Amino acid sequence: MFKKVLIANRGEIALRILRACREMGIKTVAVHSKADVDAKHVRLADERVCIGPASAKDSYLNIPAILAAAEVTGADAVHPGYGFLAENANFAKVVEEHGMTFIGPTPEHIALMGDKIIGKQTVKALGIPVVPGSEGAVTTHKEALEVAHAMGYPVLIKATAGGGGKGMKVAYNDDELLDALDMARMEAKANFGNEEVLMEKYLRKPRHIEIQILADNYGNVVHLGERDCSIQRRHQKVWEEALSPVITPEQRQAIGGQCVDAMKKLGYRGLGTVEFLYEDGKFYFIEMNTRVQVEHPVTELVTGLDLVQQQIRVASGDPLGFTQKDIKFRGHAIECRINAENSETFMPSPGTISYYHVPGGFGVRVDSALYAGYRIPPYYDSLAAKLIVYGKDRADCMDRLRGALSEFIIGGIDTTLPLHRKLVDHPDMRSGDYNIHWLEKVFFGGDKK
Ligand code: MV4
Repeated sequence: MFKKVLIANRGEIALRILRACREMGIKTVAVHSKADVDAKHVRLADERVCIGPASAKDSYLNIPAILAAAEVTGADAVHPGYGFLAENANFAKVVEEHGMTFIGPTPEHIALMGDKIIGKQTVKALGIPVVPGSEGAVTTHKEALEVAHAMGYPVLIKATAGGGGKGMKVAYNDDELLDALDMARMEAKANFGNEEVLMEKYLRKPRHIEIQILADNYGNVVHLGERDCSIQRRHQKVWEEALSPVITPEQRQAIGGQCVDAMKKLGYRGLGTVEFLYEDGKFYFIEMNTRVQVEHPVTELVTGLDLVQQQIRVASGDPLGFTQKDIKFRGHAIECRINAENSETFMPSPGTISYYHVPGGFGVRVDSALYAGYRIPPYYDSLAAKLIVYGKDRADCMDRLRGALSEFIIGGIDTTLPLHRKLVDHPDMRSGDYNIHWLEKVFFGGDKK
């Protein structure tokens, strides 16, 4: 097992990793920018190294500075968290070249799944269902028309270098297709420096369902059920739950088994999340994430597993020590992402926390690095706290979530707490009858479902 882990991240996930290490008797090194000198995980870490000025490119993305901090403190492993360098294959490679363990998959698997086209082709060959569409990139009008006629309209054109919904265009007929193709390629060139686009059948009202995978170095792979992350605004998840209110045990076993088999064949190691769109009872692969995710706590609460500790264990060479039949799902968990943003305008609201009162009681968890007097810097993402609530079933969970939200007070800045307080009482949220467009089209947009 590692003696000292350098946490190459900040905010709530840095604190989450620190807590996992502390319980395992592993020393921690916090690296921080000048703007994060007062961050909670920096205060709690065994050692701390300032790696640069506020901007992420000069600090949390500064590979030489992070490696120097690891060398000077004698860390034997690096945990990248999520975001920043978590899915940077080169970072994983240079960490390993410096004789330390990168807590995550191999650089090859990070690179493989980081490439949209190759990732999709790989998982398709491994038996995972994918969205019907073009084999690879589409360049000419002729090709585009052939692909569209083969699968029928509507079709979606996606920039391969895009992500988070950027560079996507829907076409409902031939004329729209040709205009959309030209526009998409031009915009992709301008925005991503890469004009490559692919085509897929457009799914009109899918849900976003993701399967959590955990694998060790010895070919043992399990799935830990799914998370329903359909409540999103501008491709940012707002609300996540496990398990999904619409997936049956039989479906879970089927899709989970397909993901496990694929990851076994791939020789995958560590945590991984296989993302799907789900519509009319069918799953369609969209991408795979090779990092721990923001929403990992909902899976932890329904399985009883500490996923960050499992990640550290398998990275240090431990076998899983359990098999799929040992994985039991109990109860229901919901996570609300509370952002330091105005809940009407969504304008970021950095600033000093004047007072901070978190909810508690049975089944209430708050993952946050906030404290009274802490100043949220304006340089990074706006995630302020994750409120994660557990219940014996979904209704119990929703009731407990409602109470926890009413108790939560964050003074001195705007937050999206008011949004969550409205969501938890909305009939569609209570029923679980929503899809990826619901928040923007129905809740905000006033459309009928
Ligand atoms: C799609 C789709 C519908 N059909 N692909 C958006 C970002 C990237 N993760 C994939 N995305 C989508 N791909 C096909 N063939 C709809 C979306 C999409 C979406 C997906 C998941 C969660 C929220 C979304 C919001 C808008 C569009």
